[in-house]
Amino acid sequence: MTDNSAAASLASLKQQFDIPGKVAIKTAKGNLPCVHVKTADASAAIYLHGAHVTHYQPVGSSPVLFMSDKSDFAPNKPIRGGVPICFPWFGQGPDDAQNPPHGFARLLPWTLASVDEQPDGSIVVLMTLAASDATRQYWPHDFELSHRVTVGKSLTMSLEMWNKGNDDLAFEEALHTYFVVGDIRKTTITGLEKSSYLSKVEGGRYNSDGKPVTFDKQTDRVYDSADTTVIDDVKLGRKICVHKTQSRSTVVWNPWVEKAQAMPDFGDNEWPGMVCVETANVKSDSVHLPPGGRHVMTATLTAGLR
Ligand code: TA6
Repeated sequence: MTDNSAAASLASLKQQFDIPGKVAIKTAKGNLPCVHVKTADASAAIYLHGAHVTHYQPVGSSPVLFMSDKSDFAPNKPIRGGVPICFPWFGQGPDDAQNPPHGFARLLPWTLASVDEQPDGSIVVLMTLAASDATRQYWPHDFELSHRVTVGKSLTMSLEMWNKGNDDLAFEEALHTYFVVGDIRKTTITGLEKSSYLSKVEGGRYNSDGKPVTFDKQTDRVYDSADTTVIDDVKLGRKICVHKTQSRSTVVWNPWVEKAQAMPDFGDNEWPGMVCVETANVKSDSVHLPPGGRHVMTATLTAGLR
């Protein structure tokens, strides 16, 4: 896209969707268009690249979402932090042979469909991704994704998948949320005590020990859980509740030392300050949709004092 067409495109987006004092669309990092939201209750930033929420901060709280200082911001590259959308597969898919990792949805520009202010003052940003030549090169199916982000006292994300083709579709999905924590070594996660999990680090399936999740090494687990989880951050004196609907997998990840050093878009010393708690449907929890079928998965993040 030339500079002129980019400027015209931005001017058109601003004319259609800006709400003075509350919503402003600007070119941000990597000259990518970004929806900046500011309400009486919270602020947020949402890139149209991957429909990617990179910032959410309730008034009176510190930022909830972690962003790596080394993240890329470029077409066809994932943003490291915030809430990447993994679709139509997670990792390299159930057969471990799919590329790009975590699918294509986070790599492509989404369409800004609407921006609305609700009676409670929250702002709802709706973005869509329809099947195209860009998606069919990876996945030969007709679909439409929509991502509805509600910015208020909580952050609610609603990922809807519509099977627009004539065949049954199976897909994986994840809202791969990166949270800020004061120190992962002093952070626990409750709500997964009753769930078994697959560990990518140790390999194999394990039962939870009935205690909150704690962290003392690289942790990369897919829990069979539809339950609400709570991130208990002792150092920041904060608890973050992750409530979800129509999600049967919860992924918990911290890269720890070696994996952090191996990621070029992640700082070597950033691992203590983050944890991923991901709202997902992956592996045996993949979603199956008949022609015309729809599926909506939601995650609601609420930060509060311990
Ligand atoms: O969600 C955990 C995970 O699957 C890890 O295995 C790690 O690969 C992480 O996602 C990040 O993946 P990415 O492709 O964004 O580097």
